[in-house]
Amino acid sequence: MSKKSIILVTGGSGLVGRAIQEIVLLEKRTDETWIFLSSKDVDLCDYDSTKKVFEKYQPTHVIHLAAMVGGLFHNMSHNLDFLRNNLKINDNVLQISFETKVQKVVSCLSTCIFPDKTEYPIDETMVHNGPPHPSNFGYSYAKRLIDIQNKAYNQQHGCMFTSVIPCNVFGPHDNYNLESSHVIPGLIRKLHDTIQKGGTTFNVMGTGKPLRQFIYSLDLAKLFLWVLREYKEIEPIILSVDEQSEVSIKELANEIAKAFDFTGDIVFDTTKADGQYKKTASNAKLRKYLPDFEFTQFSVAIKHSVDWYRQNYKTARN
Ligand code: NAP
Ligand code: GFB
Repeated sequence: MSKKSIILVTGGSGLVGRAIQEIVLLEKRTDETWIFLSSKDVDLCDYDSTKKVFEKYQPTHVIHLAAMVGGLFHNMSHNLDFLRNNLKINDNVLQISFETKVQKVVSCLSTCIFPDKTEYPIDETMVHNGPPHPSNFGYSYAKRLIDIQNKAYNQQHGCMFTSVIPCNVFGPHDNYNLESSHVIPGLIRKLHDTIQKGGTTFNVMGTGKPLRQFIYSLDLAKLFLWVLREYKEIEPIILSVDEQSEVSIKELANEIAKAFDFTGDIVFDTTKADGQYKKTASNAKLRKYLPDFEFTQFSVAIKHSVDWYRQNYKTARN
């Protein structure tokens, strides 16, 4: 990166954005100025106000995290909103990055956008090989288009626009709203509320059978900084824990109960959807670049996340 970089982070107030803030603070690099945006600073669905923000900060680099993001149930009930909002946000950020000569943009896809019918493990070459799972087709197509847009800007204008593909992310500063949250913040919030009310039953939705890879947000943040500074490909790169680290929702629920020292009953409501059974991703490409990267142990990361919520639930995004 050039001598003095100005890095603009869209979605800077969210789960991943706050983790990047924490890592950047720890690093204290003098050659980089960081700006973290939230929707209070600008509605990225709006071209004109987005252009004004870019003209104000004149970023040399952009980490593009901002998106309408949600768990399985929120996606199932709002596919059109996920599609339209994310298409608008992504088109504005990429077009305005091009217009204002941003040197590099790193955007965010997700392992849940891969084809529903596929071989495993999935890898970066398989993004467009078939329709996504029906539960989140809106979000998935909007995200897949980022990869297409990156290639078009690079082919026509030589732009260094690339993307990363994280698996499911969790950690402090997550979204704990029960309508829209992902499974880990949803279960942390629910068990916390149950314990506060003196309850002895921990209700988990679905069968508990689906499998997921979960990456701790602070680990993802470190990988994001490496991609920003060192990764030179336009092709996306999966940022996921190893395949062997995949856990079932049932194992996850047990881990969360353990972190709360909860010894009551864990009950599975099988009337609720399971969503994708699995989306096992290969991190072989990442491992080729960073063979020694160490992920935080899952039980330790879950404990940190639970403890953070217990200390901050009054001000957390509920
Ligand atoms: P998050 O916690 O929901 O944060 C979303 C961020 O986007 C917030 O800062 C939010 O601002 C901002 N935002 C949303 N709509 C906006 C708009 N119209 N204008 C301006 N800002 C807007 O999401 P996250 O979990 O950090 O996700 C970050 C990125 O990682 C997303 O691109 C997501 O698709 C991707 N990802 C997430 C996961 C996961 O499991 N969480 C997995 C794979 C990929 P406010 O705070 O003001 O609302
Ligand atoms: O994180 P999650 O909502 O989304 O996980 P996905 C859903 C799985 O957790 C399903 C079970 O098997 C649910 O039955 N589950 C159990 C719960 N209890 C709960 C709960 O209280 N809340 C939630 N949300 N789930 C998403 C995609 O898929 O992955 C998004 O839909 C996004 O687009 C995200 O990309 C990363 O992992 O199934």
